[in-house]
Amino acid sequence: MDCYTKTEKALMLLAETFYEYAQKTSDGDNSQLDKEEMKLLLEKELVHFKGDATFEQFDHDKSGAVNFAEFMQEMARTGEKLQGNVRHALNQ
Ligand SMILES: [Ca+2]
Repeated sequence: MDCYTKTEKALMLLAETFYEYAQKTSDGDNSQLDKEEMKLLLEKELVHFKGDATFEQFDHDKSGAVNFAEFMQEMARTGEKLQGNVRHALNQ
């Protein structure tokens, strides 16, 4: 992965994390996160950023599973919340 920029690596890591957790349970669907997989991902990967995030918040279409697009929309929202802190840190 050394040829990729840090931004490209960040995007690839998000996708990698999503699919890693999408296959955690034996629900037969490795392309989406079920409720248990989403809970695990929040607890283990978004320890400091999860806030009061819920499965329902991620499952935009109320399908009972979180697909990659839904996951990335919430990651974008999380990034928006963090940007003030990041800009402050960069300016110090
Ligand atoms: Ca969904």
